Amino acid sequence: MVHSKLLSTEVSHLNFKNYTTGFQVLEENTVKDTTITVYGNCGTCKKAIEKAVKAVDGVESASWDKKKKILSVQFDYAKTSLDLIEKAIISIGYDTEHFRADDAVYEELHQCCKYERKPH
Ligand SMILES: [Cu+2]
Repeated sequence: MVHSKLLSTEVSHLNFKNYTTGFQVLEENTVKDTTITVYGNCGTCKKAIEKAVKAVDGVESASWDKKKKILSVQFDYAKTSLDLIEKAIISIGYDTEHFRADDAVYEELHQCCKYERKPH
């Protein structure tokens, strides 16, 4: 199950695996690298965003660039999806490229973390 929006931006990794028979079998790895925009301000935001993303089962790595507002994430699409990852991010108050956090959750962020939101 692959999110159709991801197909153009994701890189598919193909691995060769050696079996004892000596044949090389082409096996598709289900780990994908992708980037999405996540809004936030500071180092506290970075820690919170990365922690929330890494807590999603199937995520292998996550790194948020506070200047560019870009999250680089590596995840196993057999176990999770970009939708689930973005929902984990909005659940702690940060808007993403495709989803918007609840206003009440956003309001609970530290003052320094209240990033400028896109208009509704
Ligand atoms: Cu912050």
